[in-house]
Amino acid sequence: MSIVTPGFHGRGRPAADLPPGQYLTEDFPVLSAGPTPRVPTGSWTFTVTTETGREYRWTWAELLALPAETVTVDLHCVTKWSKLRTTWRGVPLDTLLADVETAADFAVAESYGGYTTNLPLADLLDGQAWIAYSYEGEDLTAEHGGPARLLVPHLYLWKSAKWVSGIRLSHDDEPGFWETLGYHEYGDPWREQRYQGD
Ligand SMILES: Nc1nc2c(c(=O)[nH]1)N[C@H]1C(S)=C(S)[C@@H](COP(=O)(O)O)O[C@H]1N2
Ligand SMILES: [Mo]
Repeated sequence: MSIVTPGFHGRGRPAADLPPGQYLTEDFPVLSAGPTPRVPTGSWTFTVTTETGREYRWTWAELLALPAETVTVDLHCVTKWSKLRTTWRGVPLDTLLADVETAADFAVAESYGGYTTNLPLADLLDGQAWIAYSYEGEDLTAEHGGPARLLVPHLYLWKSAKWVSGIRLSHDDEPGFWETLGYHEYGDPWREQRYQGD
């Protein structure tokens, strides 16, 4: 706890809570590069594919049967809005990847609809990432990525693939949808890694 009164910003939030160049928003913008896929939970699956081609797959019922966590995290979009203290429920990637045999260093998250985004495998582990299916106590809406999305809040929000269908593991870092279009391969908001070369 700080005894120093921080500088205040906007509606009374300490500016220190926000990464450089971000502003606070109270609503929850929808940012989708294409149409919203409607994926029935009855046919939904989540597949981890390793660098050797081995597949590990969960149905919706199997996902829901795994131990879940409720987390409250801040979201930072590269278009400069940040939303603080959002609450999600989902299964940590640590659980899904626990028995996966891999020597890969990188992951590509893949979505129903074709969206992809890359990140180091290490950033999906150690309590940093979830397959989230509930937002603020309600089922995750399709607009925000339901039935389930990847949630990796320590990176810019484009890394949090909506309508996630799986994670592909590989030895090489392969750029995803926005990364191919010039966005940063890692995307740390606190280092303002918006574009390639930042
Ligand atoms: N499948 C998919 N996931 C996606 C996107 C997308 O277009 N398709 N957009 C990304 C971007 S740029 C952002 S900022 C967030 C937006 O999430 P929201 O619409 O829930 O705010 O989703 C990310 N995940
Ligand atoms: Mo974004």
